[in-house]
Amino acid sequence: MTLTEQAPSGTAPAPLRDGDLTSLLMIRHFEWKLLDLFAEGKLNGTTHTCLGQEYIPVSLNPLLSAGDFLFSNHRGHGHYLARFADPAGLLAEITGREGAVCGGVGGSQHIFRDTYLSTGIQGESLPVAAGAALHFKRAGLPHVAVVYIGDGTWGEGSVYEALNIARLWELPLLVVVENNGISQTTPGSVNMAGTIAGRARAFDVDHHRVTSNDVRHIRAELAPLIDRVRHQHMPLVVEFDTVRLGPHSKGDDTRPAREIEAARARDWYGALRAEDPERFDRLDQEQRQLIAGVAADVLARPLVAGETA
Ligand SMILES: Cc1ncc(C[n+]2csc(CCOP(=O)(O)OP(=O)(O)O)c2C)c(N)n1
Repeated sequence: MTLTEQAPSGTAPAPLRDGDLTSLLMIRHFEWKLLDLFAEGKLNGTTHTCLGQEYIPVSLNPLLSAGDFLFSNHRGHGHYLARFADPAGLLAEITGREGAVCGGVGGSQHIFRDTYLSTGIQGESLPVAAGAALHFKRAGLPHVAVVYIGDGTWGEGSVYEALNIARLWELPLLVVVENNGISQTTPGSVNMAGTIAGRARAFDVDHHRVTSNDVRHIRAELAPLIDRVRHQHMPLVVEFDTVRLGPHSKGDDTRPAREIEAARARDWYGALRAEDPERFDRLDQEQRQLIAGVAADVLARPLVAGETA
């Protein structure tokens, strides 16, 4: 079944809560800081920022419970920060310093904390998430297994194996697709036959497409759908039509300038600032300073054993 795409309602939304705006801005400044640190030669390895996509985990966060398992991917800083608001632990993990959320062995892409796991291997999480969902159902627990993937990850066979089993066994599995239209350097238009909706439909799995980037609209739209996954044990694919503002990882943005401009025009940042510039600038400045302080503090910490600067 394909669920009807719901347009955001025409009524003016209530102001975004300070906590939500703070969460969005924390993630934005964290990602900007990472790119700065790379440019300054202060970070090793690689990283994939979620610039432009921050609103997705911020929207979902209050719709999920602490017992819901969250399986993140290579572009997962926003997923982690929306859930834990822990920029120091994440930066320490990325830089291999004391206070790292999992001992500095996971880095940017491989985080484990409570019911949160991420992996840089595309598609790896889906079968594991289906297993977690099976456990929830068998144990009578009111939890959902949530897995984040990109549009390019629909090139992995494990996605289809998991969807098949999730539908057949009626598992509480929520697949969140961050469709930013590009996979590293390959546009979706040259690597995907058909649509994500069509692929979900092939397995009789519900699909819902979100075109808004407004946290308030998205929550209202998704709350009843996630409720259904949770209580009626029906898998669901939610596809966000989103934008990647930054490069795939660091300096590897091969898109023409006009495409990047078009992505920037869809950014939530300017739209939310326009609603209340005074409040926005205050919270923006707070988060800019908070992240600057976190970076100064974390980079001054000793490296965890086995790490080199
Ligand atoms: C199995 C596997 N193949 C290739 C890669 C290398 N790789 C990392 S991210 C990426 C592109 C992912 O695109 P998409 O799923 O659309 O997510 P996005 O990066 O756009 O968020 C690739 C090919 C990988 N991590 N895992």
